[in-house]
Amino acid sequence: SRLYDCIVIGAGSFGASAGMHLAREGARVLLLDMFHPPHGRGSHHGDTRIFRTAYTMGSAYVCLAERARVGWLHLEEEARRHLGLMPDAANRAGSADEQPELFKLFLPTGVISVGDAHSEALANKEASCVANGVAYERWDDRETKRRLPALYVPAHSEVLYEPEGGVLFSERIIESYLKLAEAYGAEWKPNHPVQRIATVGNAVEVWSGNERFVASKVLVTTGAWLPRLLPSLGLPVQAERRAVAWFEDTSGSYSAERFPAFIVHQSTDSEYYGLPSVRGSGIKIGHHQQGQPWNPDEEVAPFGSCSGEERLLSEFTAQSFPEAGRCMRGAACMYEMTPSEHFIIDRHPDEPAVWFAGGGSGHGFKFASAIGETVSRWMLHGKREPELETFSLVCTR
Ligand code: PYC
Repeated sequence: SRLYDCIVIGAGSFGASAGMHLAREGARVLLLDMFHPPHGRGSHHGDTRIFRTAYTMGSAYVCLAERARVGWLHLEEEARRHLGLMPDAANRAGSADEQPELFKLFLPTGVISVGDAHSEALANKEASCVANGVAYERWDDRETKRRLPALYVPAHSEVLYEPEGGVLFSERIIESYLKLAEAYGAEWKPNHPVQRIATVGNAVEVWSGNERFVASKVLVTTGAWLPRLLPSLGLPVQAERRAVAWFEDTSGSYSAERFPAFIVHQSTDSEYYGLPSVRGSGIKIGHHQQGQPWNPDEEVAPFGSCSGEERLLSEFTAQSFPEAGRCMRGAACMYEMTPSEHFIIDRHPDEPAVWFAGGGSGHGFKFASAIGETVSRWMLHGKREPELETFSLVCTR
């Protein structure tokens, strides 16, 4: 069998990015996935994700987010240059010059975090902005009303606005990474579930059915399935199902041209989040904590099948977005949760040719460009960059 420099197992958010970066650096890369990304069985579907920087989980997240922002802008440019047309159906209608707004992977809409006057989450985010030099504004309820008249916030609410935040088009990004990886020479094999990896001498064998692939280095980025391929590590990653829904933007007030992405902090364990309507998609709403533990081998139960989930999102939407209309559609996706919501990114302590990255915990997508870049450098050049130390096995236990 052919010897690869690197095999990436799992071509979702972190893996597709890493595969592209490894191939761009000239490595002979094989990308494997048990499905055909983008797909609805992992943690990247539902069209869009929030991009923001004011993290309160440590400055490593802020550094990584700033690096990721540059990565997203660069990816958009690279995809335009190398792929010509962006790969989604809407974009096939015309060239980038004719319809430049259709060729976005990152739409800088800004992001607001909403809390009450004593919100610890907002105070911590502000402290993070000050400490790390992140651009932000604070609005009181009157200023919020003036800036976003179609948003209802209770009296004495406070807002932290990050002008550099925005919307990432997650599925289109995965497609772009995979196409670019192939353009840089990577082999891409979807529908190849991997059952086993084994270090043999200086190489790593990867088994998918009867096929054996061999590489000098392997990266495991299988999301909710991460513990399965690395059983000796006892990684604390648990799959959880989450529901999201899109509500009609009847007045146009919630369109991405005039409305930001948002997180509403109700308490430490209750946050709604959402994204503005993009080209008539409707305003997307989810609840970060409400969901169910899930077996990743079972297809995620469709939106509406878990009791009360549509009502939860509809009631919040009716109250906070009074100009929004009916629920247009819903989706269910999978979080790959760690107990602390910290990512786990490391080199295997007993198998030095094996790396892994996961535990996105429902907030990881925004970092995928930077995680792919930094992990690929670590694999190729042997040096872990300081941003990644926070996510090591010892730190996350
Ligand atoms: O950006 O942290 C985030 C987030 C939480 C839930 C969805 N996005």
